[in-house]
Amino acid sequence: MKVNYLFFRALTGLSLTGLVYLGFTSHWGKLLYKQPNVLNSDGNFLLVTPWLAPIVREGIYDPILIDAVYKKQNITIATAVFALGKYTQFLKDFLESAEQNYFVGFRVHYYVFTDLPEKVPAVKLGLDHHLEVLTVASSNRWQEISLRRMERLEKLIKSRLLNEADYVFSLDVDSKFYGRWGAESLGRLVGAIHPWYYKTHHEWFPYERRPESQAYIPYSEGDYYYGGAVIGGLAKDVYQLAKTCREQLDIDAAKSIEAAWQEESHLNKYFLYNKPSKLLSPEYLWDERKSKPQEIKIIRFSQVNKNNYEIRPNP
Ligand code: UD2
Repeated sequence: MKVNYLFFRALTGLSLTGLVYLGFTSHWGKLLYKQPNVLNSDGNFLLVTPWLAPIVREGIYDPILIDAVYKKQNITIATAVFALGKYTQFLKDFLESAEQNYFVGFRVHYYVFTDLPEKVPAVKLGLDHHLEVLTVASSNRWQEISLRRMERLEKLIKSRLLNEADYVFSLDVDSKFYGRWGAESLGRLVGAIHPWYYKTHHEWFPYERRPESQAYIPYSEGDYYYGGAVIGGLAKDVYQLAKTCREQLDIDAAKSIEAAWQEESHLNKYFLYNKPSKLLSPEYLWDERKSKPQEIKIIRFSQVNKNNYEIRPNP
C-alpha cells in the first residue's frame, strides 16, 4: 500500500529528514536502511546488530557462567536432525561429536527423522541426553527432503515440543561439532550467519529474486544471509517460523515455483521481516571446504565436505 507522505508526516510530526533517518519508505512494513556491517574496524564480528541482537562469538561471554545461569532454569533442548537416504551415513559423526560438545550437562532430546530407521547408529549418549527415531516417508528429490523439514518441524513442535521442550534447534546432519556449543546460543529466535556470505553485499546474496515466489527479496534489501543448517529458539517462536515458511512453501508449490535455495530462501525472507533476537557467528556454521580466516577464532560446528553426486537421490 502506498503511503501518503504528508498524511504520515501530519500523523507523526516527523520532518522529511526524520523520515529518511528512520529509513521510512513508501511501502508499509518496509524499511530501507544501510546493510549492517558484520565486522568491526578491528576485524572481529560486531557485538550486536543494529536491532540490538547479540552476535555470538568467542571471547564475548563466560561459558561457565552462562551455562550455570541456564542450568538453574532446568531447561530441555529439543534438537531435530533429518537423515534420509544416504545422509544416514552422517549420523554417527554428527551424534558422537555432538555428545562431546553440544549442551553437555543439559537435558537434550534428539529427534532423528529418517526413512531408514535401521541405519541409525547406536551412539552412547551422555547423562540426560536422549534420542528418538521418527520414521518418515522417503523422497526422490533432495530439495524436497530439505524443504519438507519445515513442515515436519512444525508438526513435531505443535504435537509435542510445545509441552516437551523449552528450546528447539534444527541442524543439518552433514555436519560435525568441533568445539563447545552451549547456552550462549539460546535465545527467543536464533539464526546463524552463513560462512560463505558474511562479507558479501546484499545485492549478491543468493536470495530468491523472482517476485512470483513468496521468498522474493528485492536487491535493495537484506541484513545478513542466514544458513538453513541452523535454526533455533523458543519452541513457540520456532513453531511460528516453521509454520510460516511451510505456508509460504505451499503457496509457491501451488504455483510450481521452488525458491533458489528451497526452505533456506524462505527462512531468509522470514528473518528479514522477523529479525532474530540472537545471531550465531559462522563459528557455529562453518564449512570444511573453507580455510579459517583470522576473524574466526574457533570452529564449533562445520559442514563436512560431501560428494553431492554420490549421496543425493537426484542431481
Ligand atoms: C544448504 C543449507 C541447508 C539447506 C539447503 C537448501 C547450509 C550450510 N546448508 O545446504 O540447510 O537449507 O541448502 O535446501 O546452510 N537431507 C537428507 N537427505 C538427503 C538430502 C538432504 O537427509 O538426501 C537433509 C539433511 O539433514 C541435510 C539437509 O537435508 O543436512 C540439507 O541438505 P544438504 O545439506 O544437502 O543441502 P546443502 O548442502 O545444499
